[in-house]
This record gives sequence, C-alpha cells and structure tokens, in this order.
Amino acid sequence: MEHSQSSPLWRRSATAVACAAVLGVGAAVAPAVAGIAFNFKSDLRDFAPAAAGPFDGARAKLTLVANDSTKAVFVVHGVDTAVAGRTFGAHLHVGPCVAGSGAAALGHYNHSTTTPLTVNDQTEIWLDITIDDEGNAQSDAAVDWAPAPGARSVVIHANPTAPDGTAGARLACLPVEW
Ligand SMILES: [Cu+2]
Repeated sequence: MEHSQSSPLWRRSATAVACAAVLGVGAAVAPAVAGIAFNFKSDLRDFAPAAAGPFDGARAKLTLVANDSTKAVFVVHGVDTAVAGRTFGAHLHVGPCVAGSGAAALGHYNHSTTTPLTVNDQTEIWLDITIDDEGNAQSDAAVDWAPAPGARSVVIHANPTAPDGTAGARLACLPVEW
C-alpha cells in the first residue's frame, strides 16, 4: 500500500463508516495530501420507482480515497430485511445516477486498456454487499489506480457479481461526483 501519507485521513473516514450513528460526516473531505478523499452520502435512487424493491427508502455512503491507488468503502442502511443474507452486486459505473434510468449509469468504470477490456475486481471497483439481519451492509475494494473525476454512480444489481462482471438487473444507485 502506498497510502502512508493519507492513512490518518483514511482511518478517520473508516471510523465514521463503521458507526451508523455518524453516517453524516458531510460532503467532500478536504484532501490532506495530493489526491482525493470523499464521502458521498445520500438516499439511493431507484431505477424502478413504480415497483416495490428491497432498496426502496435505503440510503448509502461511499468513502473514496484515491491517490495513485484507490480504497473504497460502501455502506448501505435501511434495506428491506426480507432480503437479509442475500448478496447484491455493486460496482462503480462510468455514468451518472439517474432515478428511473438504469441505462444512464452506462457500463462499469474499467481501468484496463486491453481489447476486449479485462474485467475483474482489480480493473474495476466491485463493491458487492450482503445484507445483514438489520438491513445494513458494508463492503470495500482496493485497486492500484484512481478513477478519473466525473459524474458517476455506484449501481446495485439484483445478483452477486459473476466472474465476468455481470450481476443482473440494475436496482438502484448512489450518485458519486467529484
Ligand atoms: Cu454494475
């Protein structure tokens, strides 16, 4: 890990993530060194607002610390406990998070330069979540590159992520923009 300079900041973020009561640390955390450290926190946006789903009314937070590498922590609260024990795929997508439009999120953010793209948990940011008995979940990812700024999203899917990166229908998203 080349996070030695930013690790104090990271630990502070991690502490906040671990405690649901302090979920509201705020918007952007000023970077202590070169690079970025953000907390994105909001209600999830529903891709099918007219239909009932397990993430209706749920909220989430992504903590993203990126220098030359990236550490991401994804926390979700308020999920329907009827799906406790189930795992849902979640990934950083290139496009924005738009309620009612799963397509707007575009594809996975992928760092590889191969043709076709190399798809795995080191070329993309995968954050699959398993819902606990209280309707909460947390996951994390670490990759040795940093995503470019933009209006992006963390998309939650209906199924766990398969080795080829697919995870079924798009259910909801968290907007992440920096
Ligand atoms: Cu995805």
